[in-house]
Amino acid sequence: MKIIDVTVRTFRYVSKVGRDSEGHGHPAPPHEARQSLLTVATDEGVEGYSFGGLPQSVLEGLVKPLLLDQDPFYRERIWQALKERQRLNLGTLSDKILALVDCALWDLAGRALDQPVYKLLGAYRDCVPAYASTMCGDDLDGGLNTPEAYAEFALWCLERGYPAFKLHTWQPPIPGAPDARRDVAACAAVREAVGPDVPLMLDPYHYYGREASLYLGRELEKLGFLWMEEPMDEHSMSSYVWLADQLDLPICGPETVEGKMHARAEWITAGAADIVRGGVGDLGGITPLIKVAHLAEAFGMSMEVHGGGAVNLHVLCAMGMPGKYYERGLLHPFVDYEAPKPWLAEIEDPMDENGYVHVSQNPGLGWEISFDYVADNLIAVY
Ligand code: LLH
Ligand code: MG
Repeated sequence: MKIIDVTVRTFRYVSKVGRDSEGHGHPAPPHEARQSLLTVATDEGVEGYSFGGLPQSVLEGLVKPLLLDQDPFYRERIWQALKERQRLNLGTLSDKILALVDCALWDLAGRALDQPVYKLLGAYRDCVPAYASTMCGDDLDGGLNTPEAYAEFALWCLERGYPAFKLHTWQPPIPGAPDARRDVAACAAVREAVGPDVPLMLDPYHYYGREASLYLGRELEKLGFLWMEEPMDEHSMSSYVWLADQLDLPICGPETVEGKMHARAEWITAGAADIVRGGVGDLGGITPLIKVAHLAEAFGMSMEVHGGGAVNLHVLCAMGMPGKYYERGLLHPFVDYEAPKPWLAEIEDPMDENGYVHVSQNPGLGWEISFDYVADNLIAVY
């Protein structure tokens, strides 16, 4: 089998989530937004897909030349070749683009072999408990604007079936943010509302200094939190060693720092985190995320996967030392998370009333894509 084409189709849809000036998502009035579909086509008619865009110049100048005429089953070789090309193209060939290509190749393999990807990876389980992961705090009445609002929303999430709850608290440009004391007040309000036994996590502002992070950690210890993630810029690994050394509260990371499995190996050996973190988009695909899962396992550490979506779910279902939770969200009282995306037949992460998210048994990554929807809303194709 050979790859004969790689294309991107960009299409419009109506979104009810907007981005603030710092890039964080919040509820918004319905507005036009864009999505892209990457397709890898083969000479045998089998195709693989993934969602996300890349500029035409990168597709034609870097990605296509490496993929055309290759056997799509040589995922490792293709991923290594793309990774090597990053050295001289750091500004253009991002890990997100590596992830897009890698996911489409895994999807293609699954479709070609008529198996879901988590079974190709080596299945461990078919469903994973979810935690409710909130959007960042806001200043909307009835939204996530006060500690009490988080507490109310946590109760709603427990009622829906979520066994655990993670707060993303207030970040700039929300007035008054960041404020570590207000973050603690929200965490305390949620703990008070849900009682002592519900696992809780915090993901606060990502640029606190050492003192604020230590304060947060010590308060969360008193509140019996399960972990804290990314309170500081992850480029300063020594700040995390400093923090983790002083806390019993597990620190989960790194989430966004560059460096793929190499950065995770450094964090593990330095003692900068207690729980390893990474998601498909952060690391550059399923291929490197599985390497990190094995790395964590080899060090006897658990790994918590960052972000939701079908791709992360397939990896979670194939991890031998399982991450405890699937990150479901980002959730908000005003947003209907259960509505399927208009270009997909079904929601990617259906959750039952006991809080378990079930992986699709369809071949590949499981997406039933409405190509009619894509065609009817097409903006660009290249
Ligand atoms: O800053 C944000 O908008 C969120 O923290 C976001 O990055 C979220 O994906 C996350 O960190 N989840 O764990
Ligand atoms: Mg996070």
